[in-house]
Amino acid sequence: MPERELAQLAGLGWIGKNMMLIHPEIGSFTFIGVVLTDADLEPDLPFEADRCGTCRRCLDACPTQAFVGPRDLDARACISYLTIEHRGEFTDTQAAQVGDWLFGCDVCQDVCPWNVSFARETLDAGFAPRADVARPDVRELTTMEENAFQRRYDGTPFTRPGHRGMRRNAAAVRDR
Ligand code: B12
Ligand code: SF4
Ligand code: SF4
Repeated sequence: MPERELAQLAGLGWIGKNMMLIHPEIGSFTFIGVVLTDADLEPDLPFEADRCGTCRRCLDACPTQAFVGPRDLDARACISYLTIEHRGEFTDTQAAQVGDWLFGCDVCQDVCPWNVSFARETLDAGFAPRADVARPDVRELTTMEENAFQRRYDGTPFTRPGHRGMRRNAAAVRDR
C-alpha cells in the first residue's frame, strides 16, 4: 500500500520534504492506518497544498545526510533503515552512521516546525512509552540472551530487528 500517497489523496495532509505525511493540525508523529472496504463512502478531497515552503530544516538536520534532495531519501543511509530493517552486521561506516541511535530515528521530524508547534503527546494509553523500551540499558542489551530478550520485548517494535539486530545496535552504540 502506498500509505502516504493514499493519506494525501484522502485529504489528511501533505508529504513533507522529510517524506512524512504531515497533518496541518497535528504534525507528523502519526502512524497511517488503512481499512479496505467496499462500503459506498463519499471520498474527501485530496490535500493539494505543499506547506513546506522554503523550509529545509529536516534536510539540513539529518545526522547522516541521507536526503539526496527534498522528498528524495537514500534509505541505505537512514538510521531508521540501519537499526530496524538492515539484516547482518554493520560495516564500520554503517556503525558510525548509527552513532548513538539504538532504534529508529526521528531527527527529521523533531526539527519540523509543524511538529514543534502542533505535535501533542498521545492520550491513548496503548501508545504510552514503556520505560524498559523507551530507555533500555544499552550495556545489558549487548549481552542479553535470546530467551531473556524475548520475555522482555515480546510484542514491542524491538521484535522487528529482533535479538540479533538489537544486540548489534547496542554494540554499535556502546563502541561509538
Ligand atoms: C519502506 C519504509 C521505510 C523505509 C524507507 C523510507 C522512505 N522514506 O521511503 C525506512 C526503513 C528508511 C523507513 C523509515 C521511517 N519510517 Co517508514 N515506511 C516504509 C513503508 C513500509 C513503505 C514506504 C515505501 O517505500 N513505499 C513504496 C514507495 C513507492 O511509496 P512512497 O515512498 O510512499 O512514495 C509514493 C507516494 O508517497 C508518492 N510520493 C512520494 N513522495 C511524494 C511527494 C509528492 C509531492 C507527491 C505528490 C507524491 C509523493 O509517490 C510514490 C509512488 O507512489 C511505509 C508503509 C507503507 N506501506 O507506505 C512506512 C512509513 C512511511 N514509515 C513510517 C515511519 C513512522 C517511519 C519512521 C519515522 C520510523 C522511525 N521513527 O524510525 C522513519 C522515517 C524516515 C523518513 N524520513 O522517511 C510511517 C509514516 C507515517 C507518516 N506520518 O508519514 C509509514 C507510513 C508507516 C505507517 N503505516 O505509519 N520507512
Ligand atoms: S530518520 Fe533520521 S537518519 Fe533517517 S532521514 Fe530522518 S533524520 Fe535522517
Ligand atoms: S522541516 Fe520544513 S521542509 Fe522539512 S518537512 Fe518540516 S516543514 Fe517541510
